[in-house]
Amino acid sequence: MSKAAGADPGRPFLRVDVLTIFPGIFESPLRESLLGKAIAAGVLEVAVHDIREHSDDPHRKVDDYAFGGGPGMVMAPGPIVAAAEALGEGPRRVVLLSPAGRRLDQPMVRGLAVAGRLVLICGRYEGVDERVAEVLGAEEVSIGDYVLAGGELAALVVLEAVSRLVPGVLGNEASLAAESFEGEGLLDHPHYTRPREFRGLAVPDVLLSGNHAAIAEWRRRAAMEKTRRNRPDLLA
Ligand code: 6GU
Repeated sequence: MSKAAGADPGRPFLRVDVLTIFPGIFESPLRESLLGKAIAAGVLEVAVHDIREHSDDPHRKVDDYAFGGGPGMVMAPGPIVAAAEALGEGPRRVVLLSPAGRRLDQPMVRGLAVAGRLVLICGRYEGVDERVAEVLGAEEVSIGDYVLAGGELAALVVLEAVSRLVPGVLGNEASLAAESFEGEGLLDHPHYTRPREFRGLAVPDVLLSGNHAAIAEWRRRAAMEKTRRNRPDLLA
């Protein structure tokens, strides 16, 4: 399949708008490596917007005390919704990064990768006013069962996971099918490169045998063993 199959000529496959109060966090991740290359190649477009620019407070305040009391501040709905509405109309999926969201997995990543347009909203403080998700039709997404100080690093995780699936980003589409969480739902098998012996540890002989059936069988068993050890829940 051609890299540009199905695309509007001159349009990126995926456009992502990020809403954050820390736009600087995104600078180097969007310049380097896979994301940097995809953006340079024009298959991915990312715009980072500062939520504070949509605060009507003279001190650009975006948070306030929680109704009902309790520790910590809550991000107010006004500036976030204004920032989202400033992006204009049109079909898109809106994702609110939050530890209280649905946990990200590879099927969810695959769905987001074909959305065409994404808006990623980064929460901070103790939370985001619940009405933001309702007004914007946002899906709450968490990247795992631990707590980060804010949604910025989580948004970068979503962005990188999704971008790798955008046609033309990875370069080697075959490597997608073989890895963890794709195909059979096992973890990826172990990998080796030169030297053949390192610190007294030899590369398994079968990988040097040239016997492709035997190599495939070894990799399947090794993937199974690694999955049993590290992620028994995937086999259950
Ligand atoms: Cl999306 N945000 C925060 N603050 N913590 C998290 C998370 C998101 N996902 C896992 N932990």
